[in-house]
Amino acid sequence: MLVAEAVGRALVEQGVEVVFGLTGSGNMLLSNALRDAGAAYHGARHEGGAVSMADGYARVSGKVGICTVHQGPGLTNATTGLTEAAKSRTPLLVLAADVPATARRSNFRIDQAGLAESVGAVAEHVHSPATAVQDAGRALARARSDRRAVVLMLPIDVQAAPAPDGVAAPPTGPPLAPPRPAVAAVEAVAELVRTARRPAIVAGRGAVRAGAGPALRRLGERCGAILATSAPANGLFTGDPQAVGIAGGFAPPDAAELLRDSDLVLAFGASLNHWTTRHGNLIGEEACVVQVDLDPDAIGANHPVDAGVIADAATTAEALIEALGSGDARERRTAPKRWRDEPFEEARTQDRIDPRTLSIALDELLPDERTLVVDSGHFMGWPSMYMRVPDPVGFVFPQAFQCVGLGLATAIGAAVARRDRLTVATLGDGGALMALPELETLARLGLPLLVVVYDDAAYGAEVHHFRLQGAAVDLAQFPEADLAALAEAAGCHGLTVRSVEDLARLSDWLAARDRPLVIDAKVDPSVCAEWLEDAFRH
Ligand SMILES: Cc1ncc(C[n+]2csc(CCOP(=O)(O)OP(=O)(O)O)c2C)c(N)n1
Ligand SMILES: [Mg+2]
Repeated sequence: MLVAEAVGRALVEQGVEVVFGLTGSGNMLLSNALRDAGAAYHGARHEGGAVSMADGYARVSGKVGICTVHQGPGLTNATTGLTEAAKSRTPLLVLAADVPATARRSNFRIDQAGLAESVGAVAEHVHSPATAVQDAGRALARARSDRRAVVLMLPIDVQAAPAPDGVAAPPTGPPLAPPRPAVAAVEAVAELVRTARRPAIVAGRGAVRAGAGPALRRLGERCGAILATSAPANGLFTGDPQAVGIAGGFAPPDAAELLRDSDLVLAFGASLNHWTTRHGNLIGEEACVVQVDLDPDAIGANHPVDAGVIADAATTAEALIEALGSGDARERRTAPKRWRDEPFEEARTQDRIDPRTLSIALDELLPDERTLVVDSGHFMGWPSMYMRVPDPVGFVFPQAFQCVGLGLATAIGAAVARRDRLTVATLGDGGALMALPELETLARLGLPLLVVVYDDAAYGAEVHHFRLQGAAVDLAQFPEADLAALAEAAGCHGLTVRSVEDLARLSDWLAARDRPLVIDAKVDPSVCAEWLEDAFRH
């Protein structure tokens, strides 16, 4: 057996079930070995797609996302999606072939480790035939336990060497209990909670990862707090009467007012960045702010805090409930109106649909059991604000790098992870056209995925931004593109939507779900989202 085969087999033995990749001479045998050992291999058409598929899979399944690429350009093609995964702390393992250490003049040679580390990923190496299986096991464990994007370099000469017998993968360590907060810290925060009159809980990704949803709901009930999330944690409080939705630019007006009026803000695993606080405007000047985070560097990094707690969000919420004791549940503030209950002046043109009307209609038509994936661009507020999600894994928001074009591939990975739910990829026309190669992947894999393109024939975010400044914007505007026809050519169903009536065919598709459906929704380009206007002001 060769090292490539031994590594593939060992990774499957350590729990790898699903792999995304693009084969080249450097990772062909490894890909075969992973597949032959029992992993499901999904081939992408661009490495950028492969890595984002692995990212989406990891976000929804909670498992490590695995991606394999060819050396040199295979890895550079994957770098943008890798950066998003690294910034989002997605547990991800990229199995990257590499040139032999001695191949100084190889065309494929670049500093792969330097590249990986420069975008926030961890570089690991298969050092020798004797250590290869252990090296791979260590890289997988690092991705899993540290929640990091890890790139494992596999030099092709080492991969092609005979694997020595009897090298076992490193043993996985015992499960570790999450860090508990210090007793004094809990007592100090409990005292703040006791005296607060209008508390608010803001939960972020750290709270989702800690599984803190149930404890935070109970804490909210105990102290009368409203429950908000950062955008990536959307869905954590779905169905709770005190949930006010996403804090930040996507917050409905009433919810923003409730947040601004809060005298105590308890942030759990949320960095309180400028998106979540609307540049600080959602936190009242007199409000007391408490931040709970595993990472000491996160405390006060974006917004001044009065108290910091270094601990896991769930254990801290539990400890606070205990410290507060029984007592009467505090009176709660009234739940605010949702976006869809806010009246708006509909843009009515003959051949264009208002993006809000579209989002509301989709929300009604689609099953509640859904995974909503949102690409980047001006459009991204509409699905986030108007469409419900069942829970936090039902919302995938790959915006840590603010990169356009990752949505489609991320959604493919999400759909592989949760076939029981309808995955809905919402994209702009710019992001859709950046991801075109993966339309073929979508059709080939036969995933029952719905793609909705908010098509304004423009890089709308740029148009709205620069038009406000009086700059020319024609470079960001395009002639109409027939995305439904492109989708059909790739093997998907295509549907052009210009009015709510045009969505009738979506109901037929929902009943059949035979092939993926791509909706090219021709949206009115004149509607500008308030959150975007607000973002431009800063
Ligand atoms: C890879 C990348 N290139 C460029 C940008 C700058 N940018 C931000 S939003 C945007 C427009 C995206 O257009 P589209 O996907 O159609 O969404 P829209 O803003 O029109 O709703 C661009 C080009 C970016 N964020 N990422
Ligand atoms: Mg657009």
